[in-house]
Amino acid sequence: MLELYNAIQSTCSQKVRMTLAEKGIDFVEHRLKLFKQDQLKPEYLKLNPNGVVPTLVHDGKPVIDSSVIMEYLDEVFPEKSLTPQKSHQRAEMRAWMRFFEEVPTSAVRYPSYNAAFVRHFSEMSQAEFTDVVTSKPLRDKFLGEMDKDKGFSSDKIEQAEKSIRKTVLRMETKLKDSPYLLGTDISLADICVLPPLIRMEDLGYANLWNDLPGFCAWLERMKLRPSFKKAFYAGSLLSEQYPDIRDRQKRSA
Ligand SMILES: N[C@@H](CCC(=O)N[C@@H](CS)C(=O)NCC(=O)O)C(=O)O
Repeated sequence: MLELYNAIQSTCSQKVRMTLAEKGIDFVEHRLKLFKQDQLKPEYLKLNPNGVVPTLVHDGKPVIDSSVIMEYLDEVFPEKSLTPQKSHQRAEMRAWMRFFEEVPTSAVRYPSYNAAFVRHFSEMSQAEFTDVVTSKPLRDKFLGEMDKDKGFSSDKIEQAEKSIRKTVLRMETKLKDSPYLLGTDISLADICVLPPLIRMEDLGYANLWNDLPGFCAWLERMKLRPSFKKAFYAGSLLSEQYPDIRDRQKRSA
């Protein structure tokens, strides 16, 4: 029995949903509302002391951290493997994943907060906001750097854009001659980076890769996989909840 505690728009949750869909694994989904702070409720913190989504519960035991969950699922359910056979290629896949966690995954938080999430904090008093910040086991430092009315500085947004550009340029070196990052087959590495890039596209940043043909073909290929529709079901994109984001998309088109 598999249960996934996750949030519809969360990129980390989308990585796990797409892995489950690729592998054709059934699960029970629990949707948490992050701005209602469901992730900080005592019963959830018992499963995931970091107070973030996703958490997988398999036969009553929690597994936390989205990339760890992806690898766990691929190990426990080896049919339709998403990990290459050869050790060197497995290492290459994991190296991509660590790079994606460190560079694009952390970068997308800044434009996401500025375009969508900051509005949830602007009606709070500074004291209320400080309480929210200090209640976050993992993200207190990150959120504490944000101005509750204006969001993150333009410097942070520029750095985030540079990180995404660095990511797509590195991906292009592989994707110019191969359909997926590890060759002819999709792997956990492709799935790991897709949600942050879909987020950037949704926020109107496709200009960061429009000149990269291998990358653009990969993005379309990933979107055509049946697992994409299953993982990114209605409501998964920020622009669906915050329609003003579409103006930025139009400006950058
Ligand atoms: N390293 C963790 C990070 C998870 C994470 O940051 N989740 C975000 C959503 S994508 C979250 O739950 N944020 C809630 C909050 O900031 O309070 C993972 O990959 O699972």
